[in-house]
Amino acid sequence: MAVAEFTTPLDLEKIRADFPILARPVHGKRLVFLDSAASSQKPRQVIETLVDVYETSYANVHRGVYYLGARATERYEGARDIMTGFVNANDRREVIFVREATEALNLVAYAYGRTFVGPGDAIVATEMEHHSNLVPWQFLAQQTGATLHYLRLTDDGSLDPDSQQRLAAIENVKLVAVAHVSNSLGTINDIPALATWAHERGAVLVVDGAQAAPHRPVDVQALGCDFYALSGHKMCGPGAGILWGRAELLEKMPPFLTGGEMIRTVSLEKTTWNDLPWKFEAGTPAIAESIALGAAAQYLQGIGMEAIEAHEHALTAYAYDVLDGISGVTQYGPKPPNRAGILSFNVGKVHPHDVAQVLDSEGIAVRAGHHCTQPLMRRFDLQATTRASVYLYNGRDDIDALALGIEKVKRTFSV
Ligand code: 7TS
Repeated sequence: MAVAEFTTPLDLEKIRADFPILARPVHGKRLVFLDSAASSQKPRQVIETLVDVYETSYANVHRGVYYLGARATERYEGARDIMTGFVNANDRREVIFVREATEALNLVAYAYGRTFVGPGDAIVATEMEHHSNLVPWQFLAQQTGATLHYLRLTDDGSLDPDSQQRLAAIENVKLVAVAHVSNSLGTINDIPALATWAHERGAVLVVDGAQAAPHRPVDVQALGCDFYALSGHKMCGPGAGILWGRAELLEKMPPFLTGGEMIRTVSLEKTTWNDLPWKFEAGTPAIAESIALGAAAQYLQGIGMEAIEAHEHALTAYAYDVLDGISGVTQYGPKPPNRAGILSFNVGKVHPHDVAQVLDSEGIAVRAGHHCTQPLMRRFDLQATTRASVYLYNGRDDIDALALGIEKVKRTFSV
């Protein structure tokens, strides 16, 4: 069988030199890191930004009249400007710093959901969602008396147009929630089409961009969605993320968390809220982490999001063909080119934890399990899969190492 040719616009050697951890051997072997979907590694530029903030610019933000307070605030708000550009928002007030995608989605579920979704209303999610974009909606439905419906999947792990057709008859849909890219199957959803579908029903579209924003250009205006959540730690950054939301919706929403920072005035009887975006940033934020998230976004932009996408696209096509050529390996999800850099598979009937352990002995890091998508696993009658996910620092050598590792798994378990 022909294997897709791999060519990349990236200078892989130069990129790898930016990531100190890649020089660290594991079990005496070269580290082959194929678990960036769980969390990515960090380039020196991001690590140095964190150190630099603490060494030169650290104080709490939005309060100190002294030099360091002003410097920290300037850098923190500067990171917001970078993230505004990163998702192409047209207004920096629409970019809220959060811990990660989970917090961003819960912010929408609490502040928007508990205000604008009520008994008799409907919420639509999909069967492929990460628990972070499923449990908040289930809980919201339970607490408000709304009903929750799911867009189902075809056998190749794409959204089923027939199920969309069936759900078209549901009335009072207030919110549609969908992943931009599936973390278990690599399915890429057509967000502009889903935005149109949601808006035709008078609903808002919430997009979980955790697996998309690190890997492809994101333009929230072109996507046409209403909320977009991303995690910085999956895009070369530390523990900070953003929620982007349309200003007119954020203005209408009550706060999520309350306390310091998010207020304008407080008396013993009454509190008025701060302006956007600070209305949604109660308490002391993750200052250095948010600044370093800005550095991560600039690092990725410096390489080019289109180039990163093209690199992963080519590497995924190559990897899919390589895995397809190994007898006993079953892959799940759409065939390339319609998939992102996530390869989910099983080796015979070997438990994915055993697969991952044998691979680990070769220095190869992959994830094994249900990937926080239990309903998706049930849909495909699976307990778990082994998942290899690629990023800008992976190359053909990593995929070739994975293939050799899988051959070792087969020998070990007589597949
Ligand atoms: N949404 C998707 C699509 C994800 O893949 C993840 C994390 C989350 C939300 C939650 O991200 P967090 O940063 O808030 O935790 N996904 C994975 C994964 O696939 N393996 O480990 C974490």
